[in-house]
Amino acid sequence: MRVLYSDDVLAHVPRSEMKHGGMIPARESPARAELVRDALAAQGSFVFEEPSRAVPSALARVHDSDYLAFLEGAWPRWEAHIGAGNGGETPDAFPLIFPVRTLEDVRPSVIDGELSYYAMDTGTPLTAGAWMASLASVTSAAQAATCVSGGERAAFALTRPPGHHAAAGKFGGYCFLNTAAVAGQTLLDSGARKVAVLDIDYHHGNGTQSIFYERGDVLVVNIHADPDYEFPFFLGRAGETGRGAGEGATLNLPLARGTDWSGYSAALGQACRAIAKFGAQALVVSWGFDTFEGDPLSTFQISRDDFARMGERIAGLDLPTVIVLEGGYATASLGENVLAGLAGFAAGG
Ligand code: OKP
Ligand code: ZN
Repeated sequence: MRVLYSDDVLAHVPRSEMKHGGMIPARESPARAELVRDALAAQGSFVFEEPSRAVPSALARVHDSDYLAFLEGAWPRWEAHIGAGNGGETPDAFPLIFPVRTLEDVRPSVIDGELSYYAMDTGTPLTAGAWMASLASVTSAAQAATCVSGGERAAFALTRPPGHHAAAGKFGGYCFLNTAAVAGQTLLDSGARKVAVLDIDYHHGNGTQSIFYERGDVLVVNIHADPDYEFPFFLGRAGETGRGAGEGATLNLPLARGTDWSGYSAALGQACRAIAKFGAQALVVSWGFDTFEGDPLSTFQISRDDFARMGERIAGLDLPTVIVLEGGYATASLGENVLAGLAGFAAGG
């Protein structure tokens, strides 16, 4: 299997994130990508390819132009705003206020205001390398899609930060650019009439869902921790089924706390049946490994062997498949978990 990977994904180095009112080391770290890269490279059956630096054309079809311009220029503006007198080190950028429903929907032009306009949460540090790493990730995702459109059975985009929480014009949940959506749009632009996205990260992929919510050419299926108890809280319920031309092209399968393979496997079966029925020509898998029993963010009880079973089941759909890496924060186990999942897929056909 081909692996699209660039060292540019290591450029995003968030320092810390908030937990219970204090700061802890950021969980979404460059080490995640390095460990996955090293585990796959040691195995020998993966063909690494560095994506070209050309910005994928699908990016502007997935994200708003004002949002892309903001993200590209945010760091230098933040640095200038913080200015000298901070001991040389510019701290990561965070929003100050959210434009909630009691406020006006205006777009400020100062950096603090814009961070607040475009952020979804306080958990996503914007760093000096956030744009570079995110751009490398969507480029890898698009190029994985191009490989698959060109006839390869599957390709893996080794991306970080993750992408599935990023909406057309919002960042959050560690995500800035939506890698799965860019992969899906690239598949459509390369000739697929219909594409399915299967999101198996522990968290609901609110960004991917919202990007395709009114479209009938992309089925978005999510298996995730119920937003009644888990982030992102405000999207991912079973009653959300799409709108307009997209009615019926969104499927949410929220699961209870502590779900193990028996519960997960039933949901995966339902997801696969929906995907088969939809009649897509290609599949994008948003694969988060934070469903793992040892993951610090998860309540699910999914084992390494279960990841192999998941891969096998997904391969059974027999669709050209782009796999993009989403979450997974049990750093010491992440490389081996990804390897197990991809090996399971390869064994499944
Ligand atoms: C990103 B992905 C913990 C806050 C949790 C949101 C989780 C983002 C997960 N301090 N923040 O879906 O793996
Ligand atoms: Zn997640």
